[in-house]
Amino acid sequence: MAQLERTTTPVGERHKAMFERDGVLVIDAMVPPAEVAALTETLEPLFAGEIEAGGQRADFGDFDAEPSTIERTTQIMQVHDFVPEVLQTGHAARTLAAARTILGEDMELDMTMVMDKLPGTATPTPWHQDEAYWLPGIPDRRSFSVWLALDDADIENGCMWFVPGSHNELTRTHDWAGPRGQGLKTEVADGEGVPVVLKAGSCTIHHGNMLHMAGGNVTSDRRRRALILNYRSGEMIAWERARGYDHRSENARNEGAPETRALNPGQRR
Ligand SMILES: O=C(O)CCC(=O)C(=O)O
Repeated sequence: MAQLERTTTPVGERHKAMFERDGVLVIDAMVPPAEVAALTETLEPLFAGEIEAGGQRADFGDFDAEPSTIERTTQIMQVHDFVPEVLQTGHAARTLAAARTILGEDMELDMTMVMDKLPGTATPTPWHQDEAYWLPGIPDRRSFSVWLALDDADIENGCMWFVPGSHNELTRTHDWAGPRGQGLKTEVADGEGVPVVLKAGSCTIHHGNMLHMAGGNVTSDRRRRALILNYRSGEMIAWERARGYDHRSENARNEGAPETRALNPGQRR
């Protein structure tokens, strides 16, 4: 199976061509173990429901006709509203600097999110491009999405998969993944995607038009938690907010035809 090239910190000028070519960087040991442990401990009350996230917490994997009785893929949007400490970390500072190095000095934080796949939930995050969730017609599509593994992530517990170079392709047509779930899905042929196995503290960084998915967690005893920080230009964040789009859950509910949500369908970046 094809593999994506892997790299190490610090993120610098040498990574620009790699991000441009593949649309994704795979960075080993991005965050030191002690910082991963501290971050995970800080986030745990949120995962456990001891910190109330209201409507920003949803089961992203509730895709079947009958409502799920368990939370299959926990998704919590704009995490820093509930756990502001996530932005006071070395990781937040380093990833902002990385975004500015790779995409420009105007990069700012647009969105934070956590995803948790509990053992045995066996529910993949479908293939999609993040742009399909975002506002159509945004003038500047530069974006930088950092997916940090808080647990070791592999094929069994639901690591991420990517289609290298797909950020340069047309944005595919997406459909709702289920009757209530907030997920969108698109078609990817067998063999197009490559898995990225990560140790806790390692990360992937992908462009908004990159095709990606995550497997279901079929283990009996290993969680798969991830913290996602997304950056785009300050001007485009203001553009989104002026149109009422702030990456909160209510921006992505299963209402209306999915094509009304798709950004630039059929356009190259
Ligand atoms: O963690 C997952 O299951 C999916 C995350 C994802 O799609 C993303 O970060 O864009």
